[in-house]
Amino acid sequence: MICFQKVDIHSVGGFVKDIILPKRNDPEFLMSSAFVSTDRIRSLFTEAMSQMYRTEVPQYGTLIELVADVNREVLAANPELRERLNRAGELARIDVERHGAIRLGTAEELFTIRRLFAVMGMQAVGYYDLSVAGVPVHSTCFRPIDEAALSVNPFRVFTSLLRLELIEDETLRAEAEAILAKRRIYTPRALALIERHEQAGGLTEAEAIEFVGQALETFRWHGEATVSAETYKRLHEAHRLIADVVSFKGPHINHLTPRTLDIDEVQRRMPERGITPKAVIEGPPRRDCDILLRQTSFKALEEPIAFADEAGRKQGTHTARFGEIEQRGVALTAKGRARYDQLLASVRGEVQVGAAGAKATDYDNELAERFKALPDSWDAMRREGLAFFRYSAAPAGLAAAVRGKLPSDVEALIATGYLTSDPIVYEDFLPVSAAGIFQSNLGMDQQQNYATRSNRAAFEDALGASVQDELELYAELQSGSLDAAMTMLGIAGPQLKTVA
Ligand code: OOG
Ligand code: NI
Repeated sequence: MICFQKVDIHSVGGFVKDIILPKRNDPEFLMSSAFVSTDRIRSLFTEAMSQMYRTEVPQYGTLIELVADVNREVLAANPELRERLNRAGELARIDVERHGAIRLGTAEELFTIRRLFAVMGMQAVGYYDLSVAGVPVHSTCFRPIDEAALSVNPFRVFTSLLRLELIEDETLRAEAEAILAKRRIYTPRALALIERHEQAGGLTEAEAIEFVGQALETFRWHGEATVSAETYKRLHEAHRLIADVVSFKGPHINHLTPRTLDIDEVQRRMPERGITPKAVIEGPPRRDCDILLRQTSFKALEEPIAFADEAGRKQGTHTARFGEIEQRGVALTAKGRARYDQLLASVRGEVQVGAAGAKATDYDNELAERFKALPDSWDAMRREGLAFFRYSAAPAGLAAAVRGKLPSDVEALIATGYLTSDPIVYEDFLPVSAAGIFQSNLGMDQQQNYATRSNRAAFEDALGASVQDELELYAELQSGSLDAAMTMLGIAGPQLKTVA
């Protein structure tokens, strides 16, 4: 650790130092004044969060082991899948976390979190209104946008802002506001490094390591509530989520989510390892061609906490933290998404899963049955404009282009094998699924539906920026890839615009 005496990063937390530096403790690198990429900072952050969360929530470590076992088995049984993942550079980081979630209390906290995530190359994409599901928050996803960054590390954070205006009791609302106004969730050094990043345009390796250590302070668990037992009880009665956001020093990370290659199998095996899964897997059913996002979680743990008036004695308990897994498929176009939303709504209208998981099997069966209406082949989904694809010029096409002019029609080019298409992965979240994850972990597993009270303008005001439209991002990726492929094949023209 000689490098530490040479560079001025004494305020790096010992914890971060221990987990990150053994992997990259080259003194020259640490002393370099060159900026590191935002991708690098995001990767350091993901790793540090993963280590911290495993220490904080041991059951999460058990879930990670189960996911790794199942992934290993799936890969052993599917050499073709293994090869595809290997080609895409995915194999080495298959078990690395894909997302986490936090819940913020004030507009200022959201404003600053946007700046904090920007240091790691993450921007706000999408607006999710969870009030429809009886959860008083609205949310966005902070994630990398461009393809290169996503392929280095797609880690994203589902970030919710509490909507105190939805609390009916005015006295309680004022009290919650006053409690939140007093807390400071960012360390002064984190704020200074965010400013340094904004002004200088980046951070050096040493600064990046320090930044990650400081950022971790915001997301760590605090077993000491900032409120009395009596206040906690009243907040909890108003809504469990309000107690979770208002009663603590900061927005503890409430879950992390690795990627699984077989979500049904992990769900099935959770009880064998002493983990209780939520009743149903959220999202679309199992298919040959995966669409959007499937997720499931284990029930949040009941953890001991100490109230402010009890001098550090662990008197109460709080339920907030859990573990989740995800499996991603192709991003759907507006047309495909409308079909998905309508099919899902029809299933949920038909079968309501009860609090203790009653009717879960009926729900799964109905889901599988109704989704048969949606084509389950890449080709059909592409031709019908239901999903987004990345196009590329095939070697055969490039060879043919040298010999003569090619047809300009996309379908003809695909049929001749001159043009190929690959599904574009869905990088975002699903509001109905997110609501299901929230409800399960707030101990309200019963599915509920409320009237929408979305307020995107207020959210963007607090954020200090507008959220990006996820569909536009996928459409740009698709049309950009098609333009590039057509150019390589020596074809140009307005026919490109006709693809959904
Ligand atoms: C977030 C729940 C939503 C997901 O994966 O849809 C979520 C929360 O409980 O704070 O993480
Ligand atoms: Ni999640």
